[in-house]
Amino acid sequence: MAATVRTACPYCGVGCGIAAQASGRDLLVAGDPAHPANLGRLCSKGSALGATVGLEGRLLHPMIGERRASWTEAAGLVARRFRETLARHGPDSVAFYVSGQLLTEDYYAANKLMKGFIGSGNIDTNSRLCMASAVVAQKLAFGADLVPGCYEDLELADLVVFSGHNAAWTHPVLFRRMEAARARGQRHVVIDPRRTDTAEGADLHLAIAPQTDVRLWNGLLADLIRRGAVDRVYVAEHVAGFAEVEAELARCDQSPAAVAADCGVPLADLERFFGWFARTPRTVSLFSMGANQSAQGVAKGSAILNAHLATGRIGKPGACPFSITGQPNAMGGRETGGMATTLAAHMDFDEVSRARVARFWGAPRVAAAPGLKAVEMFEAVAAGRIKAVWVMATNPAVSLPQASRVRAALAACPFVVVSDCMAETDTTAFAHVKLPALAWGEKDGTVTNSERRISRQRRLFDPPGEARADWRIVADVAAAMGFADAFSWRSPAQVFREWARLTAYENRDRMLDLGPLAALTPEAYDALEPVQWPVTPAGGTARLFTDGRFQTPDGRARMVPAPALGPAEAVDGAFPLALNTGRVRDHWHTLTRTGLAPDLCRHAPEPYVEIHPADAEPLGVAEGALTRVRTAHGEAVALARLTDRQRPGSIFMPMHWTEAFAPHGRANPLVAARLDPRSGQPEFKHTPALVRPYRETWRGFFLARQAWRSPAGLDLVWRRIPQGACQLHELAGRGDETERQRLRKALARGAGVDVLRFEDPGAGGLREAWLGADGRLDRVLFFTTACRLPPRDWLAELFAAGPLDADARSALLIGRPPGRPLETGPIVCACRGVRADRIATAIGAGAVTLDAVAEATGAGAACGSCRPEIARLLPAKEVRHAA
Ligand SMILES: Nc1nc2c(c(=O)[nH]1)N[C@H]1C(S)=C(S)[C@@H](COP(=O)(O)OP(=O)(O)OC[C@H]3O[C@@H](n4cnc5c(=O)[nH]c(N)nc54)[C@H](O)[C@@H]3O)O[C@H]1N2
Ligand SMILES: Nc1nc2c(c(=O)[nH]1)N[C@H]1C(S)=C(S)[C@@H](COP(=O)(O)OP(=O)(O)OC[C@H]3O[C@@H](n4cnc5c(=O)[nH]c(N)nc54)[C@H](O)[C@@H]3O)O[C@H]1N2
Ligand code: SF4
Ligand SMILES: [Mo]
Repeated sequence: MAATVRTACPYCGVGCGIAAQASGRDLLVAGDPAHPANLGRLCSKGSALGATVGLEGRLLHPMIGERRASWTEAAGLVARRFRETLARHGPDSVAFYVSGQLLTEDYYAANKLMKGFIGSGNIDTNSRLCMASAVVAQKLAFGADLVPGCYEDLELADLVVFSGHNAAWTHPVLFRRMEAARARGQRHVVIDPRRTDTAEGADLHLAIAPQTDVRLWNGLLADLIRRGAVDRVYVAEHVAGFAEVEAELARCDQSPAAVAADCGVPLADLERFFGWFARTPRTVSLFSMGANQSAQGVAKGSAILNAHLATGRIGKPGACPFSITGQPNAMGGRETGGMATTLAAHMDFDEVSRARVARFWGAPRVAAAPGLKAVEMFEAVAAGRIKAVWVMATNPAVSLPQASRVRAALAACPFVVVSDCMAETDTTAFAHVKLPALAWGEKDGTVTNSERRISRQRRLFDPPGEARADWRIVADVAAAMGFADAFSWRSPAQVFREWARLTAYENRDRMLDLGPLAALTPEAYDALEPVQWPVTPAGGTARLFTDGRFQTPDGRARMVPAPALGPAEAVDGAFPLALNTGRVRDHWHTLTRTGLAPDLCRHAPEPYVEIHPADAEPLGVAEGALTRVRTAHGEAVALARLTDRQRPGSIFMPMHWTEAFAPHGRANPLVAARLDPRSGQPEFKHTPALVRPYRETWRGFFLARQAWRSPAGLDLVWRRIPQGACQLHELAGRGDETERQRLRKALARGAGVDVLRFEDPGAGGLREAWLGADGRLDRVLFFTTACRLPPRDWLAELFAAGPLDADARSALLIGRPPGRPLETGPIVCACRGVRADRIATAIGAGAVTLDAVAEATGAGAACGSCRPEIARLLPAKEVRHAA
């Protein structure tokens, strides 16, 4: 193994430091003990990075249509089509849709090209789907998009409130840090309609009715005022708008009883929360997608910020409101200007800022006004107003709301460019030009995490094929468009220096300032240690507003009235359930990366819908059964998981599955595109829906060495689950024998010659296995209309084995593993591959604490992400899990 390289994790906004050793494409990762974000820890996703860096499925050459092209030709074509479109239809006929998974250098380059040289505001980022509401709330309150606190505050706090934040799954390493603080007496309150793993172990869970957060936080503020818990001195000196907010509160009944009733929580619980909040100066309120992804996302943010401003709990150790970022570089995008609503470096579109940025860039035509926000951007594509779009590092065909409409828009768009690392994503399917980007481990640059900390992502591998850094791809196209002089960087260090200079340029009042980094030598850039902006000659800044000064003209923060509204679209008789969507523990977004690691696919192998038994049972929806979920916009089919962790009346689906993994299990064709009018962020957490059983007439599975796609034209639900040595495809359908025969024929095409086949017409069963010339297993197909199917693990393992012996062959025909029990439980611990049944056995044998389970089975001993789940299996708690 080569030397250790210190880099940063490409997944969530915690921004963990990684110590990596690479040799060839092999990779060993460990947490970097010297990185302040994680101090050596990693979660299951970070730990499994080694399994995701292979070259399988990568886009390694520029492609024009189905044809491989040179970089000169591809960049030339992109430049020509953009120039022609601009010449004929003006600057607002083109757009870039970019991502919090770009590096800061990439973001800076893309923003400079669009807003400075193309002259349109039409560059927006997937952070619109993620952070936009928090950004607006922070701009309103603080005068700029500023995150006051730092991770240390999460340890210093005596009370942490998680508002729509499932930290145990989505920011696991931070959650570990807070669990440690909790062991020292910190209290946790979780505000989430679902009893998540974060809520499970908390001191208090407020399972509020969907979209009632504003009512709750306003009720809290009213209660603080009643109790005299407002910091009048702080407000008098540092805050404006208190009276307006107080007047707004007076417009409805703020008694705890009325608030508790509207939020659907027990009065005693609400009063407990109010009391704790009032009495705990060191309080941090984390807020994430349950707050932001709402048609009243800005109001949710404002209501949280109001409570902190009124109590002066900001800019102090262990006290702040804390909007946590999702993606590794969501923050970098907000800084550089990746959002259509800011120009660059926290400057807006006012004349002074435009002139300043134009001067700095030497730009001929700086955008005059904000551009279209993500959802509107794709509406403009659909309407034909945008005629050329370039998508970088995001998968909008999966992740935007009303995804079927997005697909139709992309299909109809005259010119679609996609820069991605992967050859075949749901979005690259619509690309006229595909540009191969360097992936994590190959690219080199900086990211900013949730606490404003800039870290280096460093290169571990040689660039594969012809892939290029995203900033360089942008610069190549810019040069081909005739802007070579302004895009002549030769290294990411050069881009970074220019970016740092811009933050300091004519900067009298902007807190976003990286000035001292503007002169970094290439060596110093390579060696850059994690540092929090604002960067001063003395170093980074952990906490903002410590002196009570904000970035507003008078230096005061603003409290902003936040009237409470209901969901954008109420449930009704036709669609009586509220569909909520979000994340699972071990998957990342659209599966292009975590879907490569079989270990990360075991915890939630296929799409599911969580539903309360009281809702499910009258509808005939049973645990583990395939279930239709329908909204006004589309339909999906997913496995039902009956659980009282779900509020009656609400259902939950993960967002992750795609055309390539589970064409019927995609959540976003169902999700409405209801937007917050101020932030443009969609209400991903609430779409009226209905469920009913799918009622398949047969089930089956298909194992093969390669991934297959569902054949067209069959009434069939298809899910692919990657295994160590093969791909498992779960199948179920409503078609008849003829349809099954058609499917069988499609799946048998080109298979090995040696066929083992057993038909059981009575049970509607078929078992068939194809062996290659070397006697090794090639494909396996099982169907049944009546019986249970055998476990798949044993068959999947046979693909890793050598030529099959007689025992294995007859076991295949009998359809059951030799001498093994018929069912194995779901994986709980992804790091150590420990299943629920083994944990149950250990508990039965006397291991009744988390540590004892860890000792007996290994589960929970590595990254710890599964500890809340193990805790649920311990005695005195009800155990409920899907098979
Ligand atoms: N494992 C994993 N981790 C990730 C990611 C991933 O894909 N996988 N993605 C990263 C990204 S980009 C992001 S943005 C973050 C997101 O991190 P989180 O925000 O923690 O994740 P979500 O699951 O989207 O939503 C959080 C919670 O909001 C709740 N919620 C729904 N409606 C409401 C409501 O009306 N009020 C309140 N208070 N809560 C509500 C949901 O039930 C859900 O539990 O995760 C990051 N980390
Ligand atoms: N229903 C529902 N939908 C949601 C959400 C939800 O909670 N519910 N959450 C929303 C949120 S918060 C987010 S952040 C989005 C995320 O949604 P997306 O951004 O669409 O999801 P990813 O899978 O992260 O897509 C990243 C793409 O970029 C590619 N890629 C990775 N690294 C690089 C790189 O360095 N360069 C280039 N050029 N390409 C790269 C990957 O292969 C992949 O195709 O989803 C949103 N959609
Ligand atoms: S918590 Fe996990 S996913 Fe997030 S940065 Fe750390 S290791 Fe990566
Ligand atoms: Mo996100």
